[in-house]
Amino acid sequence: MTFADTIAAIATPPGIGGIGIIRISGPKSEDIARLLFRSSQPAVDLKSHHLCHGHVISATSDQILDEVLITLMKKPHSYTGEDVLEIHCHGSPLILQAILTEVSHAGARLAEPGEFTKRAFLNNRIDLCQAEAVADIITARTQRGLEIALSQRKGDLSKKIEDLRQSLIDILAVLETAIDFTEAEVSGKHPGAGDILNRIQSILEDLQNLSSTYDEGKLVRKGVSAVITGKPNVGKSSLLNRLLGENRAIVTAIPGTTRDFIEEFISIRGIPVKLTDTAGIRDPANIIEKEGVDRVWERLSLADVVITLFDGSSPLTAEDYEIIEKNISRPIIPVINKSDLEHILNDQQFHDLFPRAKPHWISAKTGDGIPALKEAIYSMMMGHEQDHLATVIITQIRHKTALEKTAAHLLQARESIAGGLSAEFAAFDIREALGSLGEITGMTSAEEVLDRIFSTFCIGK
Ligand SMILES: Nc1nc2c(ncn2[C@@H]2O[C@H](COP(=O)(O)OP(=O)(O)O)[C@@H](O)[C@H]2O)c(=O)[nH]1
Ligand SMILES: [Mg+2]
Repeated sequence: MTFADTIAAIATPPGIGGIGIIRISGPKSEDIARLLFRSSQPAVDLKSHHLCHGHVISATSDQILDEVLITLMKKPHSYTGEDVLEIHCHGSPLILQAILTEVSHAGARLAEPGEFTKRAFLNNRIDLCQAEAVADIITARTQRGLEIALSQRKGDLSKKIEDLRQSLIDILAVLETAIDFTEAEVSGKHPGAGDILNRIQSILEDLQNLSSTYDEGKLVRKGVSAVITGKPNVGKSSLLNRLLGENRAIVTAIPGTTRDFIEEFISIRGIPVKLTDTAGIRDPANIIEKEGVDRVWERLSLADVVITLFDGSSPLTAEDYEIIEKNISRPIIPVINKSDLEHILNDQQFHDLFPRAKPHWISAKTGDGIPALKEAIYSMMMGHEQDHLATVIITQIRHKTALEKTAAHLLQARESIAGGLSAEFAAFDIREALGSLGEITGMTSAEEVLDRIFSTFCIGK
């Protein structure tokens, strides 16, 4: 696809930095370079994929805007597949803006969010799930998230989808040349139908396996929210600090110390977990505290995991019971803190209160029981224990839906074959399955799907 217009954007984050980059893509890129750039070696012409030193000048006043390095990347060997120009200037918002304005006057228009990557996709430089991976690389919050995004960008998921597509095309080829399956074939006396049913079964299993990786993919991309609750002084802030490995929240022996929320991210087995430390739940002593407690209930209702903390060194109180009662339908992990002190509470009491969850004994003070608590948070998020992690992972609900649609068409095809219908019926379903599978890599995607995907990108990417 050739675009007539040239787009431009500041590609580096807003604010001050050592270097700022303006990115330009489209047919006017080279003209813009020639108009605005004065090389420090005038005899040397602009060479593609070379870094050139010089100055950017204003086309109207001839005034120097900044000392820069520029690179012209002639198509098709560029990110977008078009002529691309990058101007590396000093990372001053004023300079970046001034250069961008000159670039606009020279005929480029401002790029929309994700438009460079969208062009890369439309020019077949990358497929759709690779494009999505670009956004995930930028926003990854854990090492695991980054690994998955990089693997998807490299094309590991695309390759898996392509292998599945090839298997479907092979089946289609057989079906399209087949005369109707007779009963003898269906019962396995002739190789045709039985063989195809086996192949469909094996693809269905692959689809199911890939689909099940979404549990992890989603968590790694979106993260989860774990809210720590409990009455005052049970050690909520101490637990947050312990999980974080730093003294983030103020800890004192005075009940009611924490009023606002304290939020921090930690990584548990590669999943970004947003921890929230909250004000202790008790009958509010004043209006400020009441507001704090009201907000805690709101947060708790949105939490993926509720870490409910108790003080193991003193008996349960009415406040503890109220917290249990109000959270019982939530995804609770009961945790008994201060295991380093005398154990006043015991597991049996908790067995009656939380029949399904065994309490975790920890000491926020000494760190005892913290690794096991992290594992418990992980298991609760994943819904089950996971020993080994898959290498190819789907990360978007869009991928999962496409896989499910593909499987549904295959089941339909299987039914037609098993029911002895003409091979054309199964061939139709396999073609539909191919269409659904192709949505993942963008072979078959509607314009509005593309718009939705790319609009979530940042400008300049
Ligand atoms: N012995 C002991 N004291 C703790 C432990 N965790 C917290 N504390 C103490 O309990 C008091 C209240 O802790 P804090 O984290 O502020 O509780 P919060 O009100 O629930 O946030 C402080 O004096 C802490 O030092 C623990 O595991 N063992
Ligand atoms: Mg606190």
